[in-house]
Amino acid sequence: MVATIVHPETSTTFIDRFLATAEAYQVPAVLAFNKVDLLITKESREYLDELMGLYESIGYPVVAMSAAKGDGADKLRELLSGKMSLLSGNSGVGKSTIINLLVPDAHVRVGDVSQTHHKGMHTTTFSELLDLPGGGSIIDTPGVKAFGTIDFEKAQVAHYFPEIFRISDDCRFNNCTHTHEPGCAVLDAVERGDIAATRFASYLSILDEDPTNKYRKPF
Ligand SMILES: Nc1nc2c(ncn2[C@@H]2O[C@H](COP(=O)(O)OP(=O)(O)OP(=O)(O)O)[C@@H](O)[C@H]2O)c(=O)[nH]1
Ligand SMILES: [Mg+2]
Ligand SMILES: [Zn+2]
Repeated sequence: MVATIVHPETSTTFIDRFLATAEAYQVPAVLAFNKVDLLITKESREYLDELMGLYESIGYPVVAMSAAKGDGADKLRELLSGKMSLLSGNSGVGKSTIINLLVPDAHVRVGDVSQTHHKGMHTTTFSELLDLPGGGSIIDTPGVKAFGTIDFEKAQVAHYFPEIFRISDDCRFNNCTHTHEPGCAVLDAVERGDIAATRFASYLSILDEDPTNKYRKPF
């Protein structure tokens, strides 16, 4: 998954829904934070470090990169080498720019990000599979606006958040939904800060989703 802190900003809800879906389908996920060259304030760099630390602590490989400058490309190449991978993320985060960096003769089209709304232009309109020079292949895909969590059983959602699932062993009730139950180890961990508030909010957002209305909310 390609995410950005700025221009455009990827929401943590979007990241978490994407990762939960990858867990549901047992697809190993890697998080690439692109456009780090645009992080000029101390606050934004600290936020990047915080997010990278969070997802790494959960168990996801993370890469900070600048596709524009080539930074982080070696680490990403290493992670994708010999495998078939798909790049996904919001429009304008730089998926196609990363493809052009990893596959020099790809020449896929790259689009602008609006300066006023910080939104991509949905430049890539179809998925394309390309061979990686070092072995393996990579698929460029169109930017995703929202992420519906179709087909999720409510009781299964916690299984798709590895750090929530690990702690849920200690809940008093084995059918605990981690929303209101006494003796809930997950709620205690959120309270202590051992589970990130943003991750827990994403978990709740999936639980709260109206199953007849899957693609409504723009996360
Ligand atoms: N500053 C900076 N700009 C970047 C970087 N990577 C990509 N961009 C720019 O971001 C804009 C969007 O890049 P694309 O590669 O087209 O983004 P995309 O994710 O493929 O977008 P869609 O195809 O619409 O989903 C372009 O203007 C790129 O030049 C980066 O690391 N730093
Ligand atoms: Mg693209
Ligand atoms: Zn619980």
